[in-house]
Amino acid sequence: MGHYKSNLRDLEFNLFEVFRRQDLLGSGPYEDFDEDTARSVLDEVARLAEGPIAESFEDADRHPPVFDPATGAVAMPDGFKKSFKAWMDAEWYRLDLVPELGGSRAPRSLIWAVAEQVLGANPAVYMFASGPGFAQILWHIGTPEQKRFAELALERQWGATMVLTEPDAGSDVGAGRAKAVQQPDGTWHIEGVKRFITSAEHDMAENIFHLVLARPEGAGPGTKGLSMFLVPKYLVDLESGELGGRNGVYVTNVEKKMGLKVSTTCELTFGEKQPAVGYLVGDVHEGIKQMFLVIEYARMMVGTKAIATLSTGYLNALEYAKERVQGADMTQMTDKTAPRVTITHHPDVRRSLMTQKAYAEGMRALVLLTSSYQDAVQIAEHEGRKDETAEKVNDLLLPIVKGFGSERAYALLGAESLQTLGGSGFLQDYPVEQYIRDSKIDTLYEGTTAIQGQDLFFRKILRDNGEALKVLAGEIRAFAGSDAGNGRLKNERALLGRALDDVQGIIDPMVGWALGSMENPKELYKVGLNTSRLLLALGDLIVGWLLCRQAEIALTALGGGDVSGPDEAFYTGKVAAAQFFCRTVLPRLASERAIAEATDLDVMELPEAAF
Ligand code: ST9
Ligand code: FAD
Repeated sequence: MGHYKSNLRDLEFNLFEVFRRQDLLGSGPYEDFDEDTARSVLDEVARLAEGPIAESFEDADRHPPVFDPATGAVAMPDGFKKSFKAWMDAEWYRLDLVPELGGSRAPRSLIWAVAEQVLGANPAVYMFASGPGFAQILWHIGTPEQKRFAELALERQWGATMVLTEPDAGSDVGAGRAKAVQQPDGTWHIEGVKRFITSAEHDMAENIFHLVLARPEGAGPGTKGLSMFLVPKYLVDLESGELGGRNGVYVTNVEKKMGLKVSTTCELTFGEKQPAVGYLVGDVHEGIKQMFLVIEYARMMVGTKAIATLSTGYLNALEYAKERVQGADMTQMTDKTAPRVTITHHPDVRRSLMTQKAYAEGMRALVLLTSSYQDAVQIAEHEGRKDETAEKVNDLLLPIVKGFGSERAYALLGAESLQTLGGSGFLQDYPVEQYIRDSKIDTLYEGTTAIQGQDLFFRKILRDNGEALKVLAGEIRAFAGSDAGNGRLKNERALLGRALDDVQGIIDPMVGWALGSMENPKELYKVGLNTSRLLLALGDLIVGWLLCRQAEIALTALGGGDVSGPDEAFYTGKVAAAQFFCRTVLPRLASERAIAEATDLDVMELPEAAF
């Protein structure tokens, strides 16, 4: 058995028992799908993920890609190439494509359930495989020539990248200096150096196309002055589909990293040896808006990657804990002759395992809740209307999936999953140390946690006048006030209601400070001191609510009297996870609220030298 442990039972529970996705199948945009097909897709992907995709995970970490500075080429490890090929050959990426591009357009919820398994087994496979997704975005927003390019890219499985970051422009994308100079033939020449570009070089595709943000000569400052250019590694004859000459975009360095080593992180230099020809995407100067189509997808991917890693980390820890014998049962701790027990008997190990389980399963539900709003957006589009509420709630949830998901997953992998294995967890004999190294990046790229917290508060709450938040809070309030689970969840619903008040108690003063900043700009610092806190608190609240919803369904199933064996254990675990989370995590939000309410400007007024 490889390192990766899929939690197929829980994925299916979410899709079909909690979010009832089968009700959408067989009609509208999902006409070609039924529940059996969806289940068989998940099953097949689980087999691929646990088998050939996971197989090179460790080897590719120990034998990372090799960069040749003389040619700018990168040789990928053989084992990884096999894993990548297994995934591309299976063509499951077509689930996310529209029929016009040879796709089968499955619900987003099914797509993210599929993605979770690949991202947990070998995340870089999914990232290198994102060419078709990029091609689809280009096809949607491109000129007729770019649509043709996108079709070729899909047909020939070309790789793709998103190119924003520069040495002096990370979080502040608008500080980018890469320049675009228009040519008499209507094309552009791109000049400058980008850094940290994922998948910008490898030897697994005949061509790679870059979607690049650069500033046309004379354009204004900030993100709004940026345009998006299609810059292929090899130029393409759009009529014949044949590759032409080498374009002037070269990888000039590949970074050595803490983790996720097989994913190439590249310095990309434009126009140094020869002109780097770029094509203005869609013939419009709307670079940042266009790039956010990719970014939104990529933020969802990063959050799902983090949560998938926590899930397999937990399942590995659980397997170890069930076998490791150490110490006596606590009730016999003074009897030195008492039988030794597996560590799952120790209260502190149980606390740790249940914390991991509750977060891993609760955050999986968060991903699938978010994608259920994406399903609603797709259905509305199919019917020729807009579902603005679903769009907004999805927007609200994205920074939580990405920012909260990655922070909690990374913290728990280190503090709990590895810890469960004792000293053995520190060894490379087990996958958890690599999980930790590989998942640290999730709190950093696609916008750091600080950026996610600001996005959540300023854009998704304040600028939205709290509309999307009201929808979500309304649902949580209704659940807390209902008789869900009857007596069995009474205490949990009360705790949930209090946690909702506490999160509201963090938001209210933040809104007050934001409004107050019009008179006194420094009030904004108080907001900034709390955006990450709010991100994590709201994430905990939503996870608590989702675990309770799961528990309600589990209680109904258990009450029906005809479940036994693994199903009975599964549902019992669901109830326990909700109760544990509400009782041990949600009460902490009261302290977060008290801390937020007491915010002052001391730390902002401190001279830098005092740090
Ligand atoms: C990176 C890649 O880190 C890591 C891994 C890559 C893996 C590759 C594979 C990925 C898979 C992808 C799949 C392909 C697709 C498949 C699809 C299949 C169908 N939401 O607030 P303002 C826009 S890459 C939407 O003033 P500032 C909006 O247009 C590097 N749009 O910002 C707005 O205008 P308006 C990642 C948003 O102060 C405009 O921006 N780097 C949002 O100028 C200006 O907004 C980062 O993520 C949003 N949430 O700039 C940078 N926000 O207001 C992080 C903004 O008129 N930094 N817009 O609507 C930030 O995000 C900054 O906040 C900033 C600030 C740059 C936006
Ligand atoms: P900085 O922006 O310098 O941030 C440093 C610290 O300051 C962080 O803690 C940050 O949260 C904080 N900070 C910065 N500004 C603010 C603020 N306004 N308010 C509060 N705190 C702030 N980029 C691409 O374009 N394409 C890619 O494919 C890509 N892949 C990557 C792969 C890897 C492995 C890595 C490491 C990076 C990748 N990136 C990519 C870049 C990535 O998106 C950036 O690293 C990230 O956005 C942060 O920018 P930075 O590293 O310059 O950090």
